[in-house]
Amino acid sequence: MTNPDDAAYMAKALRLAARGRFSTHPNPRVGCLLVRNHSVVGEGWHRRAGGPHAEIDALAAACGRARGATAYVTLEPCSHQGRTPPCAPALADAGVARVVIPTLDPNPRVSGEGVAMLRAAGLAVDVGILADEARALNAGFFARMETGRPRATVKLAASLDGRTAMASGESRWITGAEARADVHRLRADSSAIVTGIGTVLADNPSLTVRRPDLDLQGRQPLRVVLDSRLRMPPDAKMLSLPGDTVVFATSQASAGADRLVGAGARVETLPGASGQLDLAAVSRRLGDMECNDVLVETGPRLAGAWVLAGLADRVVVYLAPHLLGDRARPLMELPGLESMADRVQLRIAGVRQVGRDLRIELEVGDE
Ligand code: AOF
Ligand code: ZN
Repeated sequence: MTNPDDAAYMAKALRLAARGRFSTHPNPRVGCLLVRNHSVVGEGWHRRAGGPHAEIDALAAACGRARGATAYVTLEPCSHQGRTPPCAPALADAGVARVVIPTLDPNPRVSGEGVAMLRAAGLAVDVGILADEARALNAGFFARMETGRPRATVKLAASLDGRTAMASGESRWITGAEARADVHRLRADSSAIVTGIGTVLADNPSLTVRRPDLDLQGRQPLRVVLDSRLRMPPDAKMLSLPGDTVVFATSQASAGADRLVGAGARVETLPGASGQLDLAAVSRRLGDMECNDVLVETGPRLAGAWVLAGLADRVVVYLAPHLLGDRARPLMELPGLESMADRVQLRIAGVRQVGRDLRIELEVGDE
């Protein structure tokens, strides 16, 4: 039986969960609120993998006052021994009387088991409150658990006429400082950032998060370079920066691989055809590497290929208020689009101005 305060308490638990937004990878963001007699006796959230889960953090804050309380947890409490002991028995042992959750944990090691454990221990369990909001907070984690692949966001910066660089390749700076700072937030949200060797050779990007106001708990998203023929130079800037870089190639042209490994990169071979990596294999491999959200930050060819392969879930485009003209480079190369029936359908999920630019967030697909 739900009660009228449940939604408000769950909303508060979701705000606690969001504090771990940039740091819980590969784990989900989870918050927990313990409430007894209409007063909050403990708050907790998961900060980083290997650290205490939200429930354990909240129980510690409650200092023994959890007996008879209701626990609002933004994900089904776990039943398994992972990096840390299971939460469902800990809630029962602390004397919690009722547990409210939005959804089951999509992790097959848990899904349904946590609820079963709680009920077997005599706790009341209500499932379903604010389920859409809870799924949205962990959209990448749900995608990985349900499909084996991360959620992918393609980020683009373009002029109002949809151009991303001059014909010469010159592209700095299309968007303003505020939009570029917003991109760091997208990076911080991600397990990995994917780019192509063309972008590395042209721009030598760092692909790091450089915003002290975002709490990543020391984490940097994994940098992933798609480089079928291993053209990555060992002195590429990203290889000297904090965080890991993996280079995916179609074959280990050995001298190149050794030089890159010597420079600190990891080199892996994945399937491909005619010198192009199979992007579905790339996406699956990133899922196996426990990536929940990946951000694709690259040039028009790879961005288009990612979309045409049906692997992009979202597009975030920053539109700058200037015109680069019809000789400048397009937003995406989408070979094979001949008729309106072939067009890629998107749905606008949000629009706002960021500094002097416009930020449009879109979901890929018809629904
Ligand atoms: C919870 N509360 O706060 C989180 C949960 O390796 P571990 O021990 O960190 O377990 C990771 C798994 O636990 C993760 O894949 C997900 O199924 C669940 N996350 N569960 O009860 C939490 N972060
Ligand atoms: Zn747990």
